[in-house]
Amino acid sequence: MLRRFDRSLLSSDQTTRFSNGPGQPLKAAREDKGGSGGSKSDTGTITRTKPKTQRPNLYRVLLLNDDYTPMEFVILVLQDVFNKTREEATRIMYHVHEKGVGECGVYPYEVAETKVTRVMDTARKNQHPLQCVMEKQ
Ligand code: TYC
Repeated sequence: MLRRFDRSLLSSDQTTRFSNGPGQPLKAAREDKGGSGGSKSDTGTITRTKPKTQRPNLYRVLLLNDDYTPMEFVILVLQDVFNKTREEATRIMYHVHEKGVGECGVYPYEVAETKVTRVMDTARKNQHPLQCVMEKQ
């Protein structure tokens, strides 16, 4: 009863679909307003009792190969910015070196953006052409 609402009021967009957090009012269904069931004291809002978990959009952060950035610099960046072990950083660096591109991690938008900025800033300061990009997963 409490959780019944008109699904057609919600778009198929994920943000809208999950935008009602715990305790937030939802638009009442048409049938809740007036008619037989309701009374004059109906407010037109119902409250979700079961919390809906929100899933953030995820972004892959990718490192691109070039001919000039030293391997050791790339390994240090992977350890520092992406919290990789020396072994995992070395594996990713060689993967990028051989394949041209490789994944450093998958993060929510703002985390991914911050990591891309950190890589690009440290590469530029050290005058290396290293490129880092993000793409929606
Ligand atoms: N190809 C570079 C070299 O031979 C190493 C390198 C690896 C550069 C990964 C960028 O994302 C990169 N020195």
